[in-house]
Amino acid sequence: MEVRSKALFEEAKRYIPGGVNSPVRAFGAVGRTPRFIVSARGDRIVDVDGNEMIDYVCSWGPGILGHAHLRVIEKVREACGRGLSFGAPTENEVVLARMIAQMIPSMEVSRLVSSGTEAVMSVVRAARGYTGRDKIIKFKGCYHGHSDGLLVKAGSGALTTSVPDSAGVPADYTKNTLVALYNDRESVEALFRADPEGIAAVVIEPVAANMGVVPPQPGFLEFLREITERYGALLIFDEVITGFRLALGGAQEYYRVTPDLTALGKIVGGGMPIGAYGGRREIMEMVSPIGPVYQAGTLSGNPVATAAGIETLRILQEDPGIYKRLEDKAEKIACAVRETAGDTVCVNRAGSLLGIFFTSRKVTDYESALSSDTARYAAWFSHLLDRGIYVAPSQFEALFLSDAHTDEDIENTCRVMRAFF
Ligand code: HOZ
Repeated sequence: MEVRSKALFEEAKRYIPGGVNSPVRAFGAVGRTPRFIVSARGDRIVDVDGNEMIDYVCSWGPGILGHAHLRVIEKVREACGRGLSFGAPTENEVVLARMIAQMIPSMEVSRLVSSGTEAVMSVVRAARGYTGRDKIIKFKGCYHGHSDGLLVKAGSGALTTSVPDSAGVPADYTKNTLVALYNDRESVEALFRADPEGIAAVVIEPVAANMGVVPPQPGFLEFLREITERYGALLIFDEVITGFRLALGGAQEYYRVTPDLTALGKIVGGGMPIGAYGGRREIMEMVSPIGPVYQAGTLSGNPVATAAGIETLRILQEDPGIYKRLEDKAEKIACAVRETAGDTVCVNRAGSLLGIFFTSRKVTDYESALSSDTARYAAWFSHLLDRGIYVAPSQFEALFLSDAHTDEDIENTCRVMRAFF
């Protein structure tokens, strides 16, 4: 039943572009009405019509502990009682930056911002400031938020709507953004050969998770580490999705490749609006107020967001066994789909990130991701939604697991997924 969601969506369209505040939420790629959510707890999410669904979106990643974890909520309550925003330093910012440095040692020094978009935009600026070079390399199908210079051949909503490049971005803003192919060394080599001293940084999602989930092929991240060093460029990992999710130390710990700079997003605030970027001291000391790279924000290091982030990271630190549990659950779902669908689908898994592509091709990059039958994805999505299972409303996003997903709910999910094929 979607009566109230339908009514709200119609009303929303009068006041909000497309009725939503972020495009994929409009459910346009799956031809359904978006569910308007009223609450969530554990692995369940509830909409305005009272539909309770097992949630595999998990707020696009940060819900790693499940929704409304009691310890996190208590810390948020306490923080709210002390005031919502000060625009001045707080002890929580120090605590969180220290925790980040302990868990992700390459982030020796970090700056808190308000979103993943802001983190990547700022980290690229720091890289340019440090190297004195203008160009960056990104990968086709990798999404780094919606800042002008990075919205080139992007994934996520920009892919879903078949508009990989956005209107409103002057060509001059993107002329220094070079595009290579994910998992393709030669495309990177060629760009460096063409301009050996002009490239400031290579920026990559170490696991691409905005064109569906596409893991790096063995040796690819190591290759990027080596080639950036060879040409005096920096390596930036956009760990907005993989940070604290693949491992406590993110993808850089999971794949044992250390970047110069890292961007983090929502998960570092346990789901509150936050982002962070950081790296070696000498690079980060280029950032204002000690360096010439300007970046600022009233909501940066917000006291409520940092309270949620600290408690979330603390729980992860106390219980590192969570990562094995998450992988086991994701593998169970992956197996159920593979066993039933055979080679009509390609299931990619990296830790607790799952990408289920409706194609018989092996998905290793943007082109192969696009070979997926999006109409079949939409039919699968509807089959699941109508049976109380909420997955990403687009082929080109990831499915996320949380520690709150119960064995029973995983079993139910597998049963419903098997029944589709
Ligand atoms: N396209 C975003 C995730 N990759 C979705 C953001 C949202 O709608 O919340």
